[in-house]
Amino acid sequence: MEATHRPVISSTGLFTPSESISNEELVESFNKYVELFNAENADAIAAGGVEALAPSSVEFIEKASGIKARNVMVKDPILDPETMSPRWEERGNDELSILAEIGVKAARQALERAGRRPENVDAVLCAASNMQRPYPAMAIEIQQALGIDGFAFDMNVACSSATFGIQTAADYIRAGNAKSVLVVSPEITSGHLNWRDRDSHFIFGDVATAVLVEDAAIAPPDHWDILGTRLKTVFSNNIRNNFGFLNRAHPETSNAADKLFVQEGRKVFKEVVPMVAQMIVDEAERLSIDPRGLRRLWLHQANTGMNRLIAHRVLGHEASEDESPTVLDTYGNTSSAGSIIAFHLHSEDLAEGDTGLICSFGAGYSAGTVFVRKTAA
Ligand code: CO8
Repeated sequence: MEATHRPVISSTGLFTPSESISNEELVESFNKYVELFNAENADAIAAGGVEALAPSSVEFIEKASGIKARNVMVKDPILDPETMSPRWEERGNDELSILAEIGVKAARQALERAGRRPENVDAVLCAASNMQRPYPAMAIEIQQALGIDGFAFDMNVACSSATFGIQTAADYIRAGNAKSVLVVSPEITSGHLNWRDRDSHFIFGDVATAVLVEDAAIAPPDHWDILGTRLKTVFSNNIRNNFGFLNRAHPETSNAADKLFVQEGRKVFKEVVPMVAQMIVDEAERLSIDPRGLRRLWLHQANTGMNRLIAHRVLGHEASEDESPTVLDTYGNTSSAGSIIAFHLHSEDLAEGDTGLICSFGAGYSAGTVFVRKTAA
């Protein structure tokens, strides 16, 4: 039987924090911290009890990752070698929480762009790498702030949260359980990045995105048909964060470095590239789409080398910036929001009938593909 409800992407929204840290500023502050640490621990280092810290370098960061800068909610405390962490006033329970606040900003933009009023949205999914608290759900707080009548819940699939959210929203629409679903991805990654860790201090940035997934029957004429979605997970410890409420059970290690983001970057690179490239090609075949004919790839934004390899395997040639746009140079890795930022900033020039792919990959491991086709008024 032909499906009566067809999910589409009606619009997207983006909130970008106003403060940005360049690699030069980041490395200067990190290297001051290294100098201070090594001076304070000079005796222990000389005696062999403590290992001296090595400095970071702008050249390494740009060559290894392609990242040149990242936006953050607050810059000064992160760059202060004595603090090296975000800091802001704790808000009361009757104030909008900070993660919800940026999610609401991105969501409002998506609603405006679709000409959609909040009362006509049925559900909100907050799909992000980390929630500010376990409950009440961030999604319900965002729902309330927007004035949406319906239901909302949180979901976390690390860097793949947004694509998993899009498939979930699309399934609600296919099943006839909703007509309009907001997938909101507020990513304050600066809170779970270890700014004192040379291997990863340069990776992440803060941002929020929103995707409005709707039934084609109510969507604006200018939208993106969702041709197919596919999700995949394979357990791996190569990207891990052990922060959680059960850390109270072993207070002696509750502040250890593994309670922030840690990864084996090389292994991630090697294992994830072939997995994702194969998944894209298989899914294109299932949907009878020639992957070589894809007009644009909006890939997860973790590393330019990874994206170059994946795009090459999918398209069969070295992708141009037009075919596989980069946003991580100025945004850094924004976890689940990365591929959505790329789609938001680099999709308006596509013509009716053009087919593209939104694709995420990251911790879990997790990966998601959303094939879309432009429909014009
Ligand atoms: N400055 C100078 N040198 C450095 C630095 C630095 N900052 N860091 C490392 N080096 C040195 C190392 O010591 C090493 O030296 P040697 O060769 O002498 O041993 C050399 O540089 C090479 O080190 P690496 O092998 O670590 O470097 P790579 O070339 O592999 O690059 C990357 C490191 C950039 C991390 C790369 O491996 C990468 O991007 N991998 C993919 C990672 C990825 O995509 N991860 C996805 C994670 S995101 C996700 O899923 C979401 C999680 C939830 C969000 C959390 C938010 C905080």
